[in-house]
Amino acid sequence: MAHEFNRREMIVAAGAAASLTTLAGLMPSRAAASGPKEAGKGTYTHMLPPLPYPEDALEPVLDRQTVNIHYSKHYAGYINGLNATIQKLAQARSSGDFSAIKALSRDLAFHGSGVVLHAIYFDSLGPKAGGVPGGKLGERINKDFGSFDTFWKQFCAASKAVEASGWGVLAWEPFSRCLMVMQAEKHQDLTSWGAMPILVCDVWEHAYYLKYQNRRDEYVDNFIRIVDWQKVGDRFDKVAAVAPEKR
Ligand code: MN3
Repeated sequence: MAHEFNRREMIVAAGAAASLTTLAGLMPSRAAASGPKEAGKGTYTHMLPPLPYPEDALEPVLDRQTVNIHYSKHYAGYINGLNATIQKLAQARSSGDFSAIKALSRDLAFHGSGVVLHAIYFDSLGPKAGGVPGGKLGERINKDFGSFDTFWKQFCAASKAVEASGWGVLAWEPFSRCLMVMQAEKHQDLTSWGAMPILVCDVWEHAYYLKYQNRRDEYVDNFIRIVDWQKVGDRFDKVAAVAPEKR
Protein backbone atom coordinates (compact mmCIF):
# COMPACT_ATOMS: atom_id res chain seq x y z
CA MET A 1 0.00 0.00 0.00
CA ALA A 2 1.34 3.39 -0.93
CA HIS A 3 2.71 5.73 1.67
CA GLU A 4 1.05 9.13 1.54
CA PHE A 5 3.38 12.08 1.68
CA ASN A 6 2.42 15.55 2.75
CA ARG A 7 3.62 18.64 0.94
CA ARG A 8 6.45 19.18 3.40
CA GLU A 9 7.76 15.70 2.77
CA MET A 10 7.47 16.21 -0.97
CA ILE A 11 10.07 18.97 -0.94
CA VAL A 12 13.46 17.33 -1.11
CA ALA A 13 16.83 18.26 -2.50
CA ALA A 14 18.49 17.19 -5.69
CA GLY A 15 22.04 16.96 -4.45
CA ALA A 16 21.52 14.07 -2.09
CA ALA A 17 19.09 12.30 -4.39
CA ALA A 18 21.59 12.39 -7.22
CA SER A 19 23.60 9.56 -5.69
CA LEU A 20 20.51 7.40 -5.73
CA THR A 21 19.49 8.24 -9.27
CA THR A 22 22.81 6.74 -10.39
CA LEU A 23 21.43 3.45 -9.10
CA ALA A 24 18.50 3.60 -11.52
CA GLY A 25 19.99 0.82 -13.61
CA LEU A 26 19.67 -1.70 -10.81
CA MET A 27 16.38 -0.58 -9.35
CA PRO A 28 13.25 -2.59 -10.13
CA SER A 29 11.15 -1.15 -12.87
CA ARG A 30 8.22 -0.39 -10.60
CA ALA A 31 10.44 1.36 -8.10
CA ALA A 32 12.19 3.28 -10.84
CA ALA A 33 8.81 4.42 -12.10
CA SER A 34 7.79 5.40 -8.58
CA GLY A 35 10.79 7.36 -7.46
CA PRO A 36 12.56 9.57 -7.26
CA LYS A 37 10.08 12.01 -8.74
CA GLU A 38 11.03 15.56 -9.54
CA ALA A 39 8.95 17.84 -7.38
CA GLY A 40 10.14 21.17 -8.73
CA LYS A 41 13.50 22.62 -9.68
CA GLY A 42 16.16 20.71 -7.83
CA THR A 43 13.73 18.73 -5.66
CA TYR A 44 12.95 15.04 -5.59
CA THR A 45 10.93 12.61 -3.53
CA HIS A 46 10.84 8.85 -3.24
CA MET A 47 7.53 6.98 -3.19
CA LEU A 48 6.67 3.46 -2.08
CA PRO A 49 5.89 1.44 -5.23
CA PRO A 50 3.10 -1.15 -5.22
CA LEU A 51 4.13 -4.62 -4.06
CA PRO A 52 4.51 -6.52 -7.37
CA TYR A 53 2.61 -9.60 -6.11
CA PRO A 54 -0.07 -10.40 -3.51
CA GLU A 55 1.06 -10.33 0.12
CA ASP A 56 0.45 -14.08 0.45
CA ALA A 57 2.35 -14.96 -2.76
CA LEU A 58 5.49 -15.96 -0.87
CA GLU A 59 3.82 -18.48 1.43
CA PRO A 60 4.77 -20.83 2.95
CA VAL A 61 8.32 -19.42 3.04
CA LEU A 62 7.12 -15.99 4.17
CA ASP A 63 3.66 -15.49 5.64
CA ARG A 64 1.26 -12.75 4.59
CA GLN A 65 1.55 -10.79 7.84
CA THR A 66 5.35 -10.68 7.68
CA VAL A 67 5.25 -9.40 4.10
CA ASN A 68 2.55 -6.86 4.96
CA ILE A 69 4.37 -5.37 7.96
CA HIS A 70 7.78 -5.53 6.31
CA TYR A 71 6.61 -3.76 3.17
CA SER A 72 4.04 -1.26 4.39
CA LYS A 73 5.73 -0.35 7.69
CA HIS A 74 9.48 -1.01 7.56
CA TYR A 75 10.17 -0.33 3.86
CA ALA A 76 7.83 2.66 3.92
CA GLY A 77 9.63 3.90 7.02
CA TYR A 78 12.97 3.99 5.24
CA ILE A 79 11.44 5.90 2.33
CA ASN A 80 9.96 8.37 4.79
CA GLY A 81 13.29 8.67 6.58
CA LEU A 82 15.20 9.24 3.35
CA ASN A 83 12.81 11.95 2.19
CA ALA A 84 12.99 13.68 5.58
CA THR A 85 16.79 13.54 5.52
CA ILE A 86 17.02 14.93 2.01
CA GLN A 87 14.72 17.76 3.06
CA LYS A 88 16.84 18.57 6.12
CA LEU A 89 19.96 18.66 3.96
CA ALA A 90 18.20 21.10 1.63
CA GLN A 91 17.33 23.27 4.62
CA ALA A 92 20.95 23.15 5.78
CA ARG A 93 22.12 24.35 2.39
CA SER A 94 19.53 27.11 2.39
CA SER A 95 20.44 28.34 5.87
CA GLY A 96 24.14 27.65 5.66
CA ASP A 97 23.86 25.84 9.00
CA PHE A 98 25.71 22.54 8.67
CA SER A 99 26.01 21.89 12.41
CA ALA A 100 24.04 18.64 12.04
CA ILE A 101 25.92 17.41 8.97
CA LYS A 102 27.45 14.38 10.69
CA ALA A 103 24.08 12.98 11.80
CA LEU A 104 22.42 13.89 8.50
CA SER A 105 25.16 12.20 6.49
CA ARG A 106 24.73 9.07 8.58
CA ASP A 107 20.93 9.21 8.10
CA LEU A 108 21.37 9.66 4.36
CA ALA A 109 23.50 6.51 4.15
CA PHE A 110 21.24 4.50 6.48
CA HIS A 111 17.86 5.37 4.97
CA GLY A 112 19.15 5.62 1.40
CA SER A 113 20.75 2.18 1.60
CA GLY A 114 17.63 0.84 3.30
CA VAL A 115 15.48 2.06 0.42
CA VAL A 116 17.76 0.59 -2.25
CA LEU A 117 18.09 -2.79 -0.55
CA HIS A 118 14.38 -3.16 0.19
CA ALA A 119 13.48 -2.23 -3.39
CA ILE A 120 15.82 -4.94 -4.68
CA TYR A 121 14.69 -7.47 -2.04
CA PHE A 122 10.99 -7.28 -2.78
CA ASP A 123 11.52 -7.07 -6.53
CA SER A 124 13.72 -10.19 -6.51
CA LEU A 125 11.06 -12.38 -4.91
CA GLY A 126 7.81 -13.78 -6.25
CA PRO A 127 5.61 -16.77 -6.86
CA LYS A 128 7.47 -17.68 -10.09
CA ALA A 129 10.51 -18.70 -8.09
CA GLY A 130 12.84 -21.62 -7.96
CA GLY A 131 15.40 -23.28 -10.19
CA VAL A 132 18.73 -21.74 -10.98
CA PRO A 133 19.65 -18.62 -12.99
CA GLY A 134 20.28 -19.00 -16.69
CA GLY A 135 21.49 -16.54 -19.31
CA LYS A 136 24.39 -14.20 -18.70
CA LEU A 137 23.91 -14.27 -14.92
CA GLY A 138 24.13 -18.06 -14.84
CA GLU A 139 27.30 -17.94 -16.94
CA ARG A 140 28.83 -15.25 -14.77
CA ILE A 141 28.09 -17.10 -11.54
CA ASN A 142 29.81 -20.19 -12.94
CA LYS A 143 32.81 -18.10 -13.97
CA ASP A 144 33.19 -16.19 -10.69
CA PHE A 145 32.22 -18.90 -8.21
CA GLY A 146 32.83 -22.16 -10.04
CA SER A 147 29.24 -23.34 -9.87
CA PHE A 148 25.82 -22.21 -8.74
CA ASP A 149 25.96 -24.54 -5.74
CA THR A 150 29.26 -23.04 -4.59
CA PHE A 151 27.90 -19.52 -5.00
CA TRP A 152 24.72 -20.33 -3.10
CA LYS A 153 26.62 -21.89 -0.21
CA GLN A 154 28.67 -18.70 0.13
CA PHE A 155 25.58 -16.48 -0.17
CA CYS A 156 23.76 -18.44 2.54
CA ALA A 157 26.82 -18.57 4.80
CA ALA A 158 27.31 -14.81 4.48
CA SER A 159 23.61 -14.13 5.14
CA LYS A 160 23.49 -16.36 8.22
CA ALA A 161 26.68 -14.91 9.68
CA VAL A 162 25.71 -11.22 9.50
CA GLU A 163 26.35 -9.66 12.91
CA ALA A 164 23.07 -8.34 14.34
CA SER A 165 20.86 -6.69 11.68
CA GLY A 166 21.87 -6.65 8.04
CA TRP A 167 21.88 -8.34 4.67
CA GLY A 168 23.48 -10.97 2.50
CA VAL A 169 24.29 -9.38 -0.84
CA LEU A 170 25.17 -10.55 -4.34
CA ALA A 171 26.64 -7.56 -6.15
CA TRP A 172 28.20 -6.70 -9.48
CA GLU A 173 31.49 -4.89 -8.86
CA PRO A 174 32.17 -2.83 -11.98
CA PHE A 175 35.76 -1.83 -11.17
CA SER A 176 36.89 -5.46 -11.17
CA ARG A 177 34.02 -6.58 -13.40
CA CYS A 178 33.07 -9.53 -11.24
CA LEU A 179 30.27 -10.73 -8.99
CA MET A 180 30.87 -10.54 -5.25
CA VAL A 181 29.06 -11.99 -2.25
CA MET A 182 29.09 -9.43 0.53
CA GLN A 183 27.54 -8.72 3.89
CA ALA A 184 25.89 -5.47 4.93
CA GLU A 185 25.58 -4.57 8.60
CA LYS A 186 22.55 -2.38 9.21
CA HIS A 187 22.02 -1.24 5.60
CA GLN A 188 25.15 0.73 4.80
CA ASP A 189 28.14 -0.81 6.56
CA LEU A 190 30.70 -3.17 4.99
CA THR A 191 30.01 -2.13 1.41
CA SER A 192 32.68 -1.87 -1.27
CA TRP A 193 32.42 1.39 -3.19
CA GLY A 194 30.75 1.02 -6.54
CA ALA A 195 29.37 -2.47 -5.94
CA MET A 196 25.82 -2.74 -7.25
CA PRO A 197 23.61 -5.27 -5.44
CA ILE A 198 21.44 -7.48 -7.67
CA LEU A 199 20.11 -9.96 -5.07
CA VAL A 200 19.82 -9.38 -1.33
CA CYS A 201 18.61 -11.42 1.63
CA ASP A 202 17.24 -9.31 4.47
CA VAL A 203 18.31 -10.83 7.78
CA TRP A 204 16.95 -8.13 10.04
CA GLU A 205 14.66 -9.93 12.48
CA HIS A 206 11.64 -8.03 11.10
CA ALA A 207 12.08 -10.00 7.85
CA TYR A 208 11.49 -13.42 9.42
CA TYR A 209 10.81 -13.36 13.16
CA LEU A 210 7.02 -13.82 13.10
CA LYS A 211 7.42 -17.16 11.33
CA TYR A 212 10.94 -18.33 12.23
CA GLN A 213 11.57 -16.60 15.58
CA ASN A 214 15.31 -17.00 16.30
CA ARG A 215 15.85 -19.54 13.49
CA ARG A 216 17.57 -17.27 10.98
CA ASP A 217 19.36 -20.23 9.38
CA GLU A 218 16.04 -21.90 8.51
CA TYR A 219 14.75 -18.69 6.89
CA VAL A 220 17.94 -18.34 4.83
CA ASP A 221 17.82 -22.00 3.80
CA ASN A 222 14.24 -21.49 2.56
CA PHE A 223 15.04 -18.20 0.80
CA ILE A 224 15.99 -19.89 -2.48
CA ARG A 225 12.38 -21.06 -2.86
CA ILE A 226 11.15 -17.48 -3.33
CA VAL A 227 13.93 -16.01 -5.51
CA ASP A 228 12.72 -15.09 -9.01
CA TRP A 229 15.90 -15.61 -11.03
CA GLN A 230 14.40 -14.05 -14.15
CA LYS A 231 14.14 -10.73 -12.31
CA VAL A 232 17.63 -11.06 -10.84
CA GLY A 233 19.02 -11.94 -14.26
CA ASP A 234 17.32 -8.94 -15.85
CA ARG A 235 18.87 -6.69 -13.20
CA PHE A 236 22.31 -8.19 -13.80
CA ASP A 237 22.00 -7.60 -17.54
CA LYS A 238 21.29 -3.91 -16.87
CA VAL A 239 24.12 -3.25 -14.43
CA ALA A 240 26.71 -5.27 -16.35
CA ALA A 241 25.82 -3.38 -19.52
CA VAL A 242 26.33 0.07 -17.99
CA ALA A 243 29.48 -0.75 -16.04
CA PRO A 244 32.73 0.86 -17.21
CA GLU A 245 35.30 -1.11 -19.12
CA LYS A 246 37.99 -2.91 -17.18
CA ARG A 247 41.13 -0.86 -16.74
MN1 MN3 B 1 13.81 -5.16 6.03
